[in-house]
Amino acid sequence: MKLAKFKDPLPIPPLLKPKWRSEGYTYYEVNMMETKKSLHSDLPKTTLWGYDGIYPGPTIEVETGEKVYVKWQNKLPDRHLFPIDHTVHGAEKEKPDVRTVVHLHGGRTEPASDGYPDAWFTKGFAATGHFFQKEIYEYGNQQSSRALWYHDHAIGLTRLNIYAGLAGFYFIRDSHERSLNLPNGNFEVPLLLQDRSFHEDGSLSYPEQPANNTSGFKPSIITSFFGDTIVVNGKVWPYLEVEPRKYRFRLLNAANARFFRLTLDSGQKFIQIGTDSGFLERPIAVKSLLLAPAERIDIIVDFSNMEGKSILLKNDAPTHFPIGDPVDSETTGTVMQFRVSKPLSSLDTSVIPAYFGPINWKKTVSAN
Ligand SMILES: [Cu+2]
Repeated sequence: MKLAKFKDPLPIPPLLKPKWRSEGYTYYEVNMMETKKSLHSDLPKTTLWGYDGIYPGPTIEVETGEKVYVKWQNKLPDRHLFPIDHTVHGAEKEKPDVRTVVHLHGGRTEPASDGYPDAWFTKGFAATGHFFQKEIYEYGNQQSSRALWYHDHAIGLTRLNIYAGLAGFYFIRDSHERSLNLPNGNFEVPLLLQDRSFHEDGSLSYPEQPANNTSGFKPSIITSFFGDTIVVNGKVWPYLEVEPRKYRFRLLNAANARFFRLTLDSGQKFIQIGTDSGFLERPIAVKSLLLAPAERIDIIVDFSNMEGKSILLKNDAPTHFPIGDPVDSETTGTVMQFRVSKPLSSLDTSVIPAYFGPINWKKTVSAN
């Protein structure tokens, strides 16, 4: 089905509020719940799974060195949103259909809190995988400022659980980042990029294989899933109204298999300032950005002197990457639109630093 582009404004996921915060630690509880949300104003509401019942999940912001505890709780229904393929390793028939476990991607995390695929749990921790870890995870956040993300990781189901909506941003902050005077507040915008396909009734479509004659299974496994619609922060082809000033965008590719190779149709360059592992040594101006699934990228786009213009964020990464079908510029070739339609609310005093400091590989080695 074809949906109109740039009908809905880009939503910004809210910040997750802690249950307690003290000098020594911060404690959060997050409930995974089923929810219904409009992903496009012409589409009936979509049933989704979300951390704290929202999609994408709330953004978690922590400070370098802050001790953070999170109790991730499964409060999902007993039935999965998508067909389960019981022939997939880890998703055998005797296992519960709705299993979850949370992995903080890019975090340097102690093993017992790392969200191993076999450490899954069900509603109320009634059933757990043989490698069950802890009910409350601990994150030491011994990393410099950077974008991580959290997502489901259950064995045999990760692709389905993330597709259902279980993903969110996790930002580590530090004093070095604050000293740089980068665009911040309303001028720092997270962009969580995904692809989805929809049925007419608004429900998410995930391909099934034809039923196997002998087993009767309808396996949901496909080598790679590609949706025909681009969704950013949980809205289909949204637009963002911006001021004529510099913005910092924190990009995450949270698609199952799609690569994004991004350009701006204004011909402008992105100023890349960071990667999965935090800041680069120096900023670099690039025409296009390649983002593989799970990758993050930190950029600045300067909309100064662009008053009144509309700028498209385009994607030209073939499906599959790198040797696959070209994207359709009317659908998967378009990500979102920036409208430089807001008046300047204050002087833009933010800067693009010439130098961010040396990269200490020992200190910033990043995990998956
Ligand atoms: Cu991951």
